[in-house]
Amino acid sequence: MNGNVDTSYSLDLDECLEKSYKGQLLSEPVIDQLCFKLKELLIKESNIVHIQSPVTLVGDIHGQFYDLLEIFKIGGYPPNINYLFLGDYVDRGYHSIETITLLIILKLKYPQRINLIRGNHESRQITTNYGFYTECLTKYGLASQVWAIFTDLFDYLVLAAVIDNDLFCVHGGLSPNVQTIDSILVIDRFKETPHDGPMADLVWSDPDLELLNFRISSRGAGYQFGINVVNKFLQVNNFEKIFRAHQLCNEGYQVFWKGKVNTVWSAPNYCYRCGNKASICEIFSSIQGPDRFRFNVFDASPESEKEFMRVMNSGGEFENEGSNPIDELLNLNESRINKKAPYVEYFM
Ligand SMILES: [Mn+2]
Repeated sequence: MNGNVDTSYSLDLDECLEKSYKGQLLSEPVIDQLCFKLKELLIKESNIVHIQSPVTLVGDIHGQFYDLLEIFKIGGYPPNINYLFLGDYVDRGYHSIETITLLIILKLKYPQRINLIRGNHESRQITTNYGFYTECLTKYGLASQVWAIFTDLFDYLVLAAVIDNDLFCVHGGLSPNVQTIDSILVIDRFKETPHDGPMADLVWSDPDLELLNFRISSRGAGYQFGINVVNKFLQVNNFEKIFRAHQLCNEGYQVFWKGKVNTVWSAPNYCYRCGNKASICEIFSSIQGPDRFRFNVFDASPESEKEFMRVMNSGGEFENEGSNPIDELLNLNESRINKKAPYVEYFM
């Protein structure tokens, strides 16, 4: 088995997992190996992964590592529970590296039980501006390649999932270029997320209760989509519902059009200051009707509360523009200075 010429030392996944659960950083060569292994696995996967319930959906985490640990405490630890993560693992929070590292190890260790969909933040361009790039340099040093290693891996993440053949899961939403899921299957996904086109729309779009059809999104990428679009997509593809993440929900989740579209948001007290709740969505097998789903709502973990206190005590939160290192890491100053579209900047 070990007789081949591969000179790389063998990875001890269990040791990596143990360290990662404790929030310890792994060495750059180990990160490199983990990402290489995962790319080998993901390159074989189709753009849409098909999975069976029971499964628990997790929305945006955004580097809130201690809240991810809280999710496992509340929802159950892998591999006892199957998880489908809907993207946006990095940026904004202080622990993007710890978060994505743990998810990579879990996917490698339990490939059938963990699935990771790409979010709009799993991109070179977005992570350069919203914290992950800075965090990589801060924690691994200016000469480090970890940001390049992670963002290369992001190009391999799948774009969508279908649960039990009737629940469509994606980070953002629908696209005028995606009438049937066949048009997702033909996308060449192994690249940086483009600015427009179907791949961009899947990670950027949002539902809008006031719309019937599509409208260009105020986010600057993707579309807002209405009920007619949703009805047609569900009917043509024989789906019952759409689950997606991507938008902050004060109550942790949001149900659109009697549950035809559902948002799962899993970053409580987003950016350690929004005061919102979070949820995971548990999908049970062999149950039909409204009891098939449960949004399990939770608040920020005590550790994340401490981060919140750090932000609050860091002084002059809104006055000292440009002088707060934490805000610089989060890149929030920029969003406050740029008053043109504060909502879009802050919540993307
Ligand atoms: Mn997003």
